[in-house]
Amino acid sequence: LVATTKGQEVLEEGMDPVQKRLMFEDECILVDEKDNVVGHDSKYNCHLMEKIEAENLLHRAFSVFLFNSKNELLLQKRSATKVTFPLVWTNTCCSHPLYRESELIQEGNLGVRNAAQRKLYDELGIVAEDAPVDEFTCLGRIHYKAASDGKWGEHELDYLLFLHRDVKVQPNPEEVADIQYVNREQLKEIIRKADAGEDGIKLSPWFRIVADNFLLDWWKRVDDGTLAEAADMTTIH
Ligand code: DMA
Ligand code: MN
Repeated sequence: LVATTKGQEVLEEGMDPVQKRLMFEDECILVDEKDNVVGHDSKYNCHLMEKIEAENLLHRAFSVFLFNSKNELLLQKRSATKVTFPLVWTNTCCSHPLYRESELIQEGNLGVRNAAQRKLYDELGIVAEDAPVDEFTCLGRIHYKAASDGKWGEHELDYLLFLHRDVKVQPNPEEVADIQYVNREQLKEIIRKADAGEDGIKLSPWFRIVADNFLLDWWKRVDDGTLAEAADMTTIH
């Protein structure tokens, strides 16, 4: 126990200063299992597994899947400095709508779309003109819990947003270690390697949930232009 406590202190002291600042500046939206807003808490508290378990903390999040005009999906590898899930490959951009007026707007999920626009710029340098809020398709919501390293983890109500557009990308190294556009075959190969533990490739748990359950059907709809018909914002998976 003593060793663990000490280890945690070391981990916290060693936290990247930019990520540490966001841990206390970002105020996440707390929701119940039906996605009703019930309060707010720091990003730090919302990602402490002990707090999540003790207080049943669940927060709102979003995951953006960006496809270019060749219908390839943009993946990002999270930077080594991320507190949760460093160096894992995941969908284009993930974060949290914050407890502020513009990101709490429920109508048409505008709050979440505003947050997505903000973070596409912060993480990938994609300017707002390249990510207009009314061009995101909100496809659905998933509720999941996943442990990361040490004391950190996720417990989220995650909105899945698709954007189909060619954009200029300029990754922020504080957030992103690498990016790549993939077609379905290339993604299949990445998933195979992650499963086999080859080339040190790891995938985020939330991306894996989407890849295993929804992505292929929705990707087909990106191809044939029927994406909007797949949207289901009543179910929480
Ligand atoms: C949180 O992503 C959201 C999901 C869906 C895991 P994140 O850890 O990348 O958040 P942030 O970019 O705000 O650190
Ligand atoms: Mn989170």
